[in-house]
Amino acid sequence: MNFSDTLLAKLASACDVVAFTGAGISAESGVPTFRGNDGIWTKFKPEELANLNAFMRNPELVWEWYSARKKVIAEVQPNAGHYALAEMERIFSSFAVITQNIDNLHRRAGSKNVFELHGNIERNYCMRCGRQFTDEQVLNGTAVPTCPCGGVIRPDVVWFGELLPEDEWRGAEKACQRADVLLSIGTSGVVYPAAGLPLEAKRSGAFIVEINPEPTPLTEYADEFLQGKAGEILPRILDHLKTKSQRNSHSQV
Ligand code: BV8
Ligand code: ZN
Repeated sequence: MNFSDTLLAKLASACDVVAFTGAGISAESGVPTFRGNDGIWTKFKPEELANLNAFMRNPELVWEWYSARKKVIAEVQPNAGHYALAEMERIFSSFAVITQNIDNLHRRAGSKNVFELHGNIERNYCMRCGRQFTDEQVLNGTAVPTCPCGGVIRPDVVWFGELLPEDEWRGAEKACQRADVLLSIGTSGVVYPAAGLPLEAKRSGAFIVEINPEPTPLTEYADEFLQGKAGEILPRILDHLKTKSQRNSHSQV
């Protein structure tokens, strides 16, 4: 795949870059997406599982679903797409990953500046006192783990109808308002308010690049649509950036 001169020029001159990611960037690590044909929502309905009423009605079922997902995520590794973004953080003067994913793969790949909009499946907390619990403490065979205070423990993820964590959301919005380039990677762009961020960046003047094997509702607003897999395209973009920075350092001597 060749990249347009416009894209390469935008990346060459960019100071602030944002990578906005969804489940698609983890697909090549073996984490199932939500809305693909093998997606999670084909087997379960989100309203039945990823929401507070479902949890209050049937905490055993929701915990069964999350412990199964925790096990899958504990066994997978970050892929070339995650690692490429982690390296880009060292190339641009300001680089932020804003992820809808709860799988912690960006941090495990080495990204430091990460905004987790929908929480993190490796964390759990008590709904009564807020005390945090690790997976080792909760995955101990009990169907619904409880806190010494008597409260019920839940995964630290954002369910439908729940507000996003304030600091993560505010930091993500600020990064999008400052961005020169926003890469929207592996997201179907249907879950709000997260899905509104690329347009917010565009309104503030960012050059929008979408990386996805399929078009999405964002595609018509993207300045560049790179059709393909994140694990293949992101390392190619990184190669261009590295050759450019080597050329710059040669020309400075
Ligand atoms: C809120 C965490 C407000 C839990 C998740 C009607 C209109 C607008 C909004 C709403 C509405 N009705 C309800 C709402 C609000 C709702 C919403 O947006 N619903 C949608 C479905 C219509 N949003 C909310 O409820 C949010 N909260 O709005 O609160 C509020 C206001 C006042 C008072 C109280 C509340 C909370 C939303 C968070 C929900 N939590 N997950 C868990 O994971 O268990 S959502 C879930 O979807 C995940 O977080 C996921 O990240 C997110 C988005 O999905 P994607 O990441 O995009 O994944 P998807 O499978 O869809 O797409 C994958 C893409 O990858 C595809 O395009 C595919 O082509 C591509 N791909 C595949 N392979 C590759 C690839 N790309 C690159 N490379 C590859 N190899
Ligand atoms: Zn408690």
